[in-house]
Amino acid sequence: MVATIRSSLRERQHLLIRQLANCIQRNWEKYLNLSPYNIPEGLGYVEGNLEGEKLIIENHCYQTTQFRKLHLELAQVGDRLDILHCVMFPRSNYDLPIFGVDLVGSKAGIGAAIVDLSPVQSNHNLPPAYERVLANLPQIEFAQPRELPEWGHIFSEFCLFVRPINRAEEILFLDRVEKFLTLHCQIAIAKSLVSSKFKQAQIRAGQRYYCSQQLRNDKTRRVLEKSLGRTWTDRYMSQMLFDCH
Ligand code: 18B
Repeated sequence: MVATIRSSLRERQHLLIRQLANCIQRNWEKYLNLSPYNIPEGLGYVEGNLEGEKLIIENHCYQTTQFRKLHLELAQVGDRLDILHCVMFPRSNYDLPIFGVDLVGSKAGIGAAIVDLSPVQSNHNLPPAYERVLANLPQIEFAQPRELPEWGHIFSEFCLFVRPINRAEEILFLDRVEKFLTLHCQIAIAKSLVSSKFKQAQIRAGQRYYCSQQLRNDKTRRVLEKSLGRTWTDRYMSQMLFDCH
C-alpha cells in the first residue's frame, strides 16, 4: 500500500522532476552499495494541510560506506507546486563535497533548477579531481540564469541556477546534473579515507556551516510553515533536510 502511494506521487509530478528522481536513483544503485537509513520518527512520509493546501512529502534515504546520508525528497503542495530536493552528505572521514539539487515547479513550468557540488573545505576549494573535470565541461548558456541569494556563498563556482524556459533547456539541466552525479559517485568510490582527526573535525565543521546557511532559505521555510506550522517546520528542516553531525 505504501509503495502504491509513493510511486503515485512521482507519477503525478512534473516530467523533469520524475526524470531527475529516476536518474538519481539509477546512479545511486549503479555506483553505490546502498544500506537502509533510519529516518527520524514520523518524518518519512508527511502530510499536512494547516492552511487548506495539502502538502505531501515522501522521503527516500540510504547510507553507504562513503555517505552518512543520501536523501531524495519529493514534495507536492496542492496542485500548485512540485518539488524535488536531493542532498548527499559524505561521512566525515571522506573529503568530498556536498552534492545538492533543488527543483521547484508549478503549472507554469520549472521556476528554479539548481545543482551544485559544494565545497566543505575551509578554503572553499573543491578537491583537484573535481576541479579538473568540472572546469573542462562545455559552457552551457541558459536564457534565464538566476541570481543566488546572499547565503548562496556556500555554493561552488560550478553551481548552476536557472529557470529553464523550454524542454530543451530542461534536458540540458538534467544532463548536467547527471554529469555532476556520476563524477561524484566515481570519485567517492575510489577515494581513500581521511585518518587525521583534525581533518575530520574540519570536514564536520564544513558540513555544519553548509547546513546552517541552507537553513536560512526562507522560501523553503515559508512553503513548509504554511502546511506544517512553525514547530514542525523547524524540526523538519533541522532534522530531516539539513541535519548536522
Ligand atoms: N526552494 N525546496 O527542498 N535548496 O534544498 N532553493 C526554493 O522560484 C523547497 C535545497 C535553493 O532565491 C523556492 O524562487 C521546499 C538544496 C536556492 O532566495 C522554493 C523544499 C539546494 C533557492 C523552495 C526544498 C537549494 C531555492 C523558491 C523541501 C541547493 C533560491 C523558488 C522539500 C543545492 C532561493 C523560486 C532564493 C528556492 C522550496 C537551493 C519554493 C519546500 C539542496 C538557492
